Amino acid sequence: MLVEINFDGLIGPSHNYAGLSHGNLAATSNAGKTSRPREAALQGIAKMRANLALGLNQGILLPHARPDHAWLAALSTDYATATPALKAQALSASAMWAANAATVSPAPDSQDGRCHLSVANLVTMPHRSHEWPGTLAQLRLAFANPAFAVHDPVPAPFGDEGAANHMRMANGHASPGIEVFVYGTAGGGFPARQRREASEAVARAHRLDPARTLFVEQSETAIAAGAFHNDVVAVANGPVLFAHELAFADRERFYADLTDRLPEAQIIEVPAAAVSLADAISSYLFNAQLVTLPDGDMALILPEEARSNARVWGWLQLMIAGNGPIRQLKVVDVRESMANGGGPACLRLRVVADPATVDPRFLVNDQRLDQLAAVIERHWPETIDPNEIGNPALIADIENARIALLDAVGIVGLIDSLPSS
Ligand code: SUG
Repeated sequence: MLVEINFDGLIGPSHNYAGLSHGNLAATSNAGKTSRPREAALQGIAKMRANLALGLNQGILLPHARPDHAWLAALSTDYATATPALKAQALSASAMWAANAATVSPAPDSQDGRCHLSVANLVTMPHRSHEWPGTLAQLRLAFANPAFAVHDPVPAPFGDEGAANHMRMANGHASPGIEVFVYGTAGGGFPARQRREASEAVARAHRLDPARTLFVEQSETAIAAGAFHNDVVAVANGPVLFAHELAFADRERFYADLTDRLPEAQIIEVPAAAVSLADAISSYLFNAQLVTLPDGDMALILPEEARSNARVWGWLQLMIAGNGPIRQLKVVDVRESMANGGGPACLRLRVVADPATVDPRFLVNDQRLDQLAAVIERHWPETIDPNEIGNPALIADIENARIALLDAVGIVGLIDSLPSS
């Protein structure tokens, strides 16, 4: 039985505001602030609990070993002597944004009938470029069943940021879909992180039908306004596309190509005159989880910031009052992640699969979440001031906290590669 499972990145104990992502306005404007890792991780757990209460299937991906000693060793340094910039890049908890972990093509879309996952190389940002080995180790464990094919990253320099630049549309999760890969060039001095060559390579690896695969360019205006990933200006679920008017370089052509391939497609476009790109990006209106509930209704799971923006919330109220496919709004508090530019949708990787084929250690219910929350309450640092990241006692706390979590999940020693000598 194929269902959608949302795998949320569990927010790691090193969560901090180092301002590492040029083009991500939230992250750069909060650089230097004190973070609250414990609260951050508990906010993530509360979001997962709320999704379970809606009847959705929930999984987890685990925080990576941070600082990443293997990466520093490959750069011929170590944490004690690394420059402040390398220290921050080695310590980032950015693997929490699981939408950037991989691109996923469900089995009905692939010519070999398997669900394909390609780990993202994330090469554009140094602090994210060393995530993929830790992610790949987890994907190989979680999706070891022959129902899945897990692929290595696309080689540099073709930047690939995973599901954040990929949308799948279909009549139902288990029906053959149309896969939409969104790539960029540049915008307003900010880098485009997804390259068309990378998207094309992923589509080939996943054995997608070229007739049901679209490559769509993100608009430069959106990138310049701070949409460093497509999922900041668009989200899709089933036959529904919810997007900002200025999300794509050539929207008319994209919409025509889409409805040609999926005549049932329903496009909900938010006009710039009602919600500006600046409002959309600061409120993360589109970084919502658009989900199908067990009764068939669709719900939009939004961050608090969308409710506190009167223009955004007003537009959503009008949408709900109409007779469109999105019937419910749910609000979650993920402020600690939001301050680094990661909303509800960034925190999750969607996989359409039979849960019986997934390693059960990566699936959660309320009891499992209670167990994880207890570890977080006991071990996660309460605060991290970026000036403290050289403090060996803090680093020891961060490393011990993660080991306590892996121990609770039952995977100590299974997902960490040792630094090569
Ligand atoms: O890559 N922030 C992440 C946010 C990723 C959001 N993901 C999606 N839109 N799917 C990024 O820019 C900030 C970390 C720092 O600055 O310390 C950061 O990496």
